[in-house]
Amino acid sequence: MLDYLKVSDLLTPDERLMRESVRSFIDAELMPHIEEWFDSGDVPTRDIMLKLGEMGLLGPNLPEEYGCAGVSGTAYGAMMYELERCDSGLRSTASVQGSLVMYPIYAYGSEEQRRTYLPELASGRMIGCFGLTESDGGSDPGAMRTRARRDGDHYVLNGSKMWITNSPVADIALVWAKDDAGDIRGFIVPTDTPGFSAPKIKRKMSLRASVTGEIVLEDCRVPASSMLPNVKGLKGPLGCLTQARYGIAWGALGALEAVYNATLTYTSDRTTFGKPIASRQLVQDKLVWMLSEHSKGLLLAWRLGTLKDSGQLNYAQVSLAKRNNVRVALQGARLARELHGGNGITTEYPVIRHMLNLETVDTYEGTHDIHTLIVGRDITGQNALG
Ligand code: TGC
Ligand code: FAD
Repeated sequence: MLDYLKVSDLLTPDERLMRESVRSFIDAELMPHIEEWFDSGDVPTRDIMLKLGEMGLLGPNLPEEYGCAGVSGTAYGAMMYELERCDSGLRSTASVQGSLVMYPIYAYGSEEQRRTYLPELASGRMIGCFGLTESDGGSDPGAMRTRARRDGDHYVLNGSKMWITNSPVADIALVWAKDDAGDIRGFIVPTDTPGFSAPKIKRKMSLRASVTGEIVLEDCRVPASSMLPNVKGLKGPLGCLTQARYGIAWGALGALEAVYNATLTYTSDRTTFGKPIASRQLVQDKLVWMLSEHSKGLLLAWRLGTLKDSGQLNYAQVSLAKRNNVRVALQGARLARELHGGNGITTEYPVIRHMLNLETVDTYEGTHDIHTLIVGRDITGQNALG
């Protein structure tokens, strides 16, 4: 594992063990197939979910009484790191299920909702998706148009969601909609409900090992009991995003490790003008930049983990880390692509796959600039967002 500053020594023995077993599982079960899945854009999500469930990678930091692994926030972060070392699309699949579907059911759901859904989702037998973004501008989710009209003991949902990870293959969708009072509420919607459809988004050049779709709701009628009772307002979905962004702050560094390792090997083997290109100062400068940003990012992620585990973490700190770690991973992947020369544009090598994936990671879960403005607002008290 790439760990120049021995950050692993800061993990507990249990956290290290979990990380190592996840790493071995990923190398054996997922790594051998990832290029084929990315190239074809055809990924067996259901099989992968069952494997992730078996390894305890779905909602791992939620309590054991709901079928989850009950690990620390730091261990959860390290698991996301290992998944994204393979591919951001696989980490996305786990993030959405754990942080965006299971977390809100755990944090905002009724006890009955928790007992009905969490064990199924933790095992991977059930797949969930999270519908917040709409086509008019995902950065401003408070402006959503999707509506939930109360009709007796039901709600009738109308509207549409865009860019929803796993919606075409999901069994349930966690849909955020405004009720008659204009308050944002969360609804658990089985995807076989009449009026629900989820067309797949095609021609993606990024995150190809992850299915993305729309959600279309046309008079989609759900029982009132499918609403999450314990949260109202934008802080509901934003609270879930904080969990997922935390995992991404770790995960992006896994992708950076993958492109760094590939580049170290490639530049050591590649000879021009009679010497390996790794012997050139310009090449070493780029390798050292990647290593240096990886090392700083890992310390940042670890500190985020300790703040999370001691209950002190706030969402602006998570924004700072997501913004930083994803952007350095993306820049590192671009350098890695450059150092692979022409070979860097084919998926024979992992660098362009990670680079293309990280373009999405830099955009979703809040764009780089939106996170700048969240941190800017936190430190100045001035809102430059709207
Ligand atoms: P604002 O006034 O800032 O906030 C409204 C209420 O929410 C609270 N809050 C948060 N709570 C928890 N976590 C956060 N990150 C929070 N951010 C804000 C806030 O305290 C307030 O609470 P209260 O009690 O006062 O009501 O609302 P705003 O409309 O000004 O929001 C602006 C902004 C930029 C913060 C927000 O809208 C934003 O983060 N935009 C980016 C949207 C985004 O990230 N979408 C992601 C969609 S899901 C996705 O991409 C999944 S990808 C798949 C994968 O993860 O792998
Ligand atoms: P916009 O909000 O239109 O932003 C466009 C540009 O304008 C960006 O550069 C942005 O930084 C900038 N901008 C916007 N507002 C401001 C401002 N106030 N000041 C300065 N600059 C601004 N969403 C879900 O709900 N669930 C999912 O599962 C999910 N999965 C996704 C999977 C993929 C592959 C992708 C690509 C996206 C996914 N998303 C999901 C949506 C994602 O969260 C949004 O794409 C993201 O929040 C940005 O929204 P947008 O694409 O509409 O861009």
